[in-house]
Amino acid sequence: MAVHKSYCRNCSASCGVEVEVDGNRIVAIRGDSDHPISRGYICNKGQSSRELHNGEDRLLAAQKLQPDGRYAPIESMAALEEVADRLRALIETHGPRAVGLYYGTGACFNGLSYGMARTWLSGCGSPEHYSSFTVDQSAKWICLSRMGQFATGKPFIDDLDVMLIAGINPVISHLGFPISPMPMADSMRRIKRSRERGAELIVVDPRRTETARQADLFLQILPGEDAVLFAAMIRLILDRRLENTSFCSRFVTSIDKLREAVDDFTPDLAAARTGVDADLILAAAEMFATAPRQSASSGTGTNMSAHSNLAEHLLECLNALCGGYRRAGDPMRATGGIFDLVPTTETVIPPNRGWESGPQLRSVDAGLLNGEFPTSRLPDEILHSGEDRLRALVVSGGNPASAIGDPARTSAALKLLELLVVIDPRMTETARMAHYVIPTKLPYERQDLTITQDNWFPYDFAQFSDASLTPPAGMLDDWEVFWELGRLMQIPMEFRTGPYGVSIYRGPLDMTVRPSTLEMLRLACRDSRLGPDDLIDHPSGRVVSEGHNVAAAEHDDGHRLDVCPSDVFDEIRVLRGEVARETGYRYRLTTRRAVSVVNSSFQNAARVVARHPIAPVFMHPDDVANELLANGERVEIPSPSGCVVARVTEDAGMRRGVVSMPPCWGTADPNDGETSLTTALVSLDDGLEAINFMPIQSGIHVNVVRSRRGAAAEASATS
Ligand SMILES: Nc1nc2c(c(=O)[nH]1)N[C@H]1C(S)=C(S)[C@@H](COP(=O)(O)OP(=O)(O)OC[C@H]3O[C@@H](n4cnc5c(=O)[nH]c(N)nc54)[C@H](O)[C@@H]3O)O[C@H]1N2
Ligand SMILES: Nc1nc2c(c(=O)[nH]1)N[C@H]1C(S)=C(S)[C@@H](COP(=O)(O)OP(=O)(O)OC[C@H]3O[C@@H](n4cnc5c(=O)[nH]c(N)nc54)[C@H](O)[C@@H]3O)O[C@H]1N2
Ligand code: SF4
Ligand SMILES: [Mo]
Repeated sequence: MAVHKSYCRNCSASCGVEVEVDGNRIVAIRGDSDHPISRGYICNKGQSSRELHNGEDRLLAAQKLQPDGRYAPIESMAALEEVADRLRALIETHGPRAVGLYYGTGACFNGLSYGMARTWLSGCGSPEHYSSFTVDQSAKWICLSRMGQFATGKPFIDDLDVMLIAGINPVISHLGFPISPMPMADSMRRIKRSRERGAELIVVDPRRTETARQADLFLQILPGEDAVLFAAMIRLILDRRLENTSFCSRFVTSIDKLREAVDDFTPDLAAARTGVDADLILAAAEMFATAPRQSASSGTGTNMSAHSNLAEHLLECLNALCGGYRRAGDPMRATGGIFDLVPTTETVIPPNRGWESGPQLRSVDAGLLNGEFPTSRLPDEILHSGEDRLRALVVSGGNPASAIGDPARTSAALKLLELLVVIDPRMTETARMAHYVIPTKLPYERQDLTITQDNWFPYDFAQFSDASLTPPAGMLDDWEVFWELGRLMQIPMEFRTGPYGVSIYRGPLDMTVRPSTLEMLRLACRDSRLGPDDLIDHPSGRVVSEGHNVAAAEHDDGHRLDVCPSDVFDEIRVLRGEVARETGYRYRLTTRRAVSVVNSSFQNAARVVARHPIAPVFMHPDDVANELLANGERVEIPSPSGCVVARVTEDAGMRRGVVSMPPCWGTADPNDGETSLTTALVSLDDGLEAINFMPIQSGIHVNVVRSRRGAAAEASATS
């Protein structure tokens, strides 16, 4: 038996862990109480790594699709040679845009992989970069590209008096800083501690979530109405002159236009549309705006429902009006342990509408967002009839077959690809359509460094992890797959690395001999504050400094947060004019994260299947009774776009008329009438946002009806 310190790679919290190993098996994964951030915390989904490392649901060898439709094992390097030949041939015949990359959430926390994947794609000369983020919270990218961004970012929970959070449930999802002031690791304890010192929490969510139970004000909103709520709050704040005038006059522009745009969003109108009492809306606006230090933020709920870009923009206007950012004199807390990149001087990074110039998609007028094309358009880019269509896709750490709406169209597109390569430790729904599947080393089998998540810790912190287990023979690391593809294709490999969304140039790679992971980590951190060698003797990670304070700018550079550019003004007016239509659907289906799984990962784990043979649908007990259903009953859930099955799970925290389900659950086979995959309910044609083409993935119109199969089974049991 041996115990190794490491960190969990199942979500962005990156909690410190102790992995107890017997031979080459994991006996236990425990929270590391010496870890300065997670301090011994570990969650259910972090524990799920044990069974995966011990072989449950894991691929031990690369797979190649055979002419009879079955898969046969193949050496990873032999597979990559074949893949490289085909990619080169496709580029030669059809040009570089025939080849694309889909980068999912799974490999994000492999420190070298994300940079190496982008290095490979740009070596191919292709801009065809897709990722899960454009079907996640890309409203945040749209917001900062239209409004601009306050450079120092949002404060951490410990430095705030009032936090407003909408459509996010950090206690379960661990989504948090710096997207929101919420702590990622050990959220519940930290939220409680903040409340004990007097901080107040406003939660906007259709469900009384685990986080909402800690709220001082809970606004149980109808899904898809966040934009209306924030418009009304803005109107109240401006009417009562509660904005932070010194912040506004120095850093904000277009306030008069914003005032005009939201003018008729009265509390009564907002109450009627959002389902939240007018008094509560007023109380929330007052609590937020009158606090000495406040900040508002959102998660997937707000970013996946109707009007997501506008909702995010108006939420951020609350911060712009009240100064909800790290301001002069405030503790900065973190600038990134390794790369030290977050600015510490007050200024505005001006709006840049990146999508208006540069390469465009073929199937629709859409440009790049932060260097990525909108993923909801990926199927149409493959199904396009043009010569220059997308013909080959490399999927790394993602499961687009389950993540993109309209599974019939998405899987038809994926199957039409001339080459689909999936890099994933598991035989995912996407892998089942692939020509090659390349499994890679699991987290506790590789050396790794907190590169991707460098600026997501609330302190300047970094951690290096050594391997605790020996990987199966021939298993490559994720970054090695892209390095080998680059070598075999003989393309230029100009190495880029850095935290998520940032690209730091490290020069051309020497492709003669593959370096070790440690050598690559050293190269990634060259000229940085910390590198692997500074961390090897700190097995629980290292906090470098907590000393920064935000500085005031020496001169005014003229940059301002634009709270009401003309397209936003128009969107607000359209929102105002919208009238509810009778749809024939009685419920709104919202999305919610499930405790023991990460999207499509770990659903097949025995302990998950034992609890949830099919996905749960959470419903208010009165709605269950009203539909003459019973807790535990199997139901069908049709939307205008498709139908899924689920098992009724009573949840008194749901709003009446709203049900919720975890995403990415079940098969992506469009002929499987038994799947729980909520993307089957998502349209890729109706209700898409402008610019990022974000589909409506939450607040979907549905009905909940007794399952015909369930009824038939019952009838035969009683006859
Ligand atoms: N209707 C609806 N649709 C949604 C959502 C929703 O709420 N509702 N949510 C959206 C969101 S937020 C997301 S993020 C996407 C999901 O987006 P994806 O990232 O495409 O899907 P995941 O299921 O998270 O797939 C992650 C994969 O990474 C693999 N993996 C884990 N670790 C590693 C590793 O170290 N290396 C490699 N190579 N692979 C690894 C896992 O086995 C898994 O197959 O779905 C989106 N789609
Ligand atoms: N346990 C677990 N953790 C995860 C994941 C997982 O699958 N399981 N996935 C990871 C990924 S990829 C992501 S992106 C993050 C997501 O992290 P979060 O954004 O925190 O996701 P959820 O926990 O689903 O919280 C979304 C909340 O939005 C609410 N909501 C839905 N529709 C609306 C709406 O229209 N308006 C408002 N105001 N609220 C709404 C839902 O009720 C829910 O409480 O979680 C990550 N962490
Ligand atoms: S919150 Fe859970 S899944 Fe995320 S890093 Fe920590 S233990 Fe892992
Ligand atoms: Mo996500």
